[in-house]
Amino acid sequence: MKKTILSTFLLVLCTHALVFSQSDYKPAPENIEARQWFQDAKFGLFIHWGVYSVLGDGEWILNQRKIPLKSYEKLPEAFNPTQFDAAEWVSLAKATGMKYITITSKHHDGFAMWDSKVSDWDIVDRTPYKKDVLKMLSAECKKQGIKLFFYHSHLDWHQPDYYPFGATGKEIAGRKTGGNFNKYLDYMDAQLTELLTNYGDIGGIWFDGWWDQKSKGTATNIDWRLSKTYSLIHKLQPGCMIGNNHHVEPFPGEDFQMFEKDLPGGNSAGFNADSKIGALPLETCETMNNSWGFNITDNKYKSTKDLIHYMVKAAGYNANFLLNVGPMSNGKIQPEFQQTLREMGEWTKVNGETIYGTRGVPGAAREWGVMTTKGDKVYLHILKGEDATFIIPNYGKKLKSAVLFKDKSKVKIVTEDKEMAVIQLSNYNKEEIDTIVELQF
Ligand code: FHN
Repeated sequence: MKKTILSTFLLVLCTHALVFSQSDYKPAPENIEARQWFQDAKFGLFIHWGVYSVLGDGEWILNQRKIPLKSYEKLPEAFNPTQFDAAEWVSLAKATGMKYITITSKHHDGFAMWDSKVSDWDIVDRTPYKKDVLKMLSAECKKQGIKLFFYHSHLDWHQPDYYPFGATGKEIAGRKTGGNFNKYLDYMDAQLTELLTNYGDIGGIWFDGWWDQKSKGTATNIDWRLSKTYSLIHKLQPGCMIGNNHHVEPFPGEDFQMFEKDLPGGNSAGFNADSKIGALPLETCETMNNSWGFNITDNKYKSTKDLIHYMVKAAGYNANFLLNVGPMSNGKIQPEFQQTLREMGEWTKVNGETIYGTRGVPGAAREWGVMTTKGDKVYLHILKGEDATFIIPNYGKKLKSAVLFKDKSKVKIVTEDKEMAVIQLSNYNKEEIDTIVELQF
């Protein structure tokens, strides 16, 4: 087999893989294929939407405002997203250059955004809207060739058998005590079965909330029965990728690893103290302002340039970028988000080739930017700095050519040895967002 940059890099990675405890889980061929697709896809839309959107103060409002459960149970009556248009959301994601959507099927308030038969705490039984938005979205995703993933909260502040309480939600008045945690997990598995048997092929399940019962490191106060739940999911849909936002190293049965508000290995957001980069496909998730759920007062919008840089860096660190919106309770995605996403789409339309289907070269992240690689091509993404000369690793391969990606104009190869090549960019117009140099080995 012809040794490419990528195969050399993967060899390094595989030796590392054995360290982590994935030993007895054997992903099905469909799952391996799904992982490949996932790593090629690179860019997805995260959607935090629920009855909490009515109050416009984020998805944690039940806990943050210590709203008595009885009062919170009035909220669904005010949730009537008559302007929800699944085609509009999916088209926006496509126009941005996103290949998949991950939507909250159930967040920590336990409210089901689909027509659940194991609970009436759901959008069909409790809201005047009475329609299954996940059904509408899954049909539209299928129609437009976008994969659909479900975010699903382990933590549930509403379900009476979620007992003993964990680290959060203790001051929510009216929560039942004395429940049976295994009955809660049976309920959760029953709802996951609904999600994996009524909405077509699901790309993956994005678990969150495991940390509510965390005691120390990877230990928890209760047994989350992860392997039982994971085996159930893989039995129902072998190609469904499981990820769990537990902020520790991957557990057996998981198929991808996410990093919240950080590039893999980073801990600027403080979530990843106990986390280590495993050998699974990676994903970084981030907000467009500072909120996941809709928040009327949060106008701390990240610029289009910063978000494109974040996506490119994530690709350089061999990770996907899952960018979040928190739609309003009327079903609309606010205009500020729409504009930024469309502007990102203008960039991916022109430069997507240097991101989609590539793999990162984590060790090669530099002050000025990152590298992505595909076959015998390497793309330098020069995101900042005034440097004109760049020293890049060549992994022992001869550098055949160097050009600017935008117009294929030649870039000078100054010198080269067994390990490094030096290239020089002269009187070139630095790109506002990302100056891309395409190297052919
Ligand atoms: O508590 C959640 C939060 O609401 C949001 O869903 C994020 C998304 O990554 N995860 C948790 C915080 O770590």
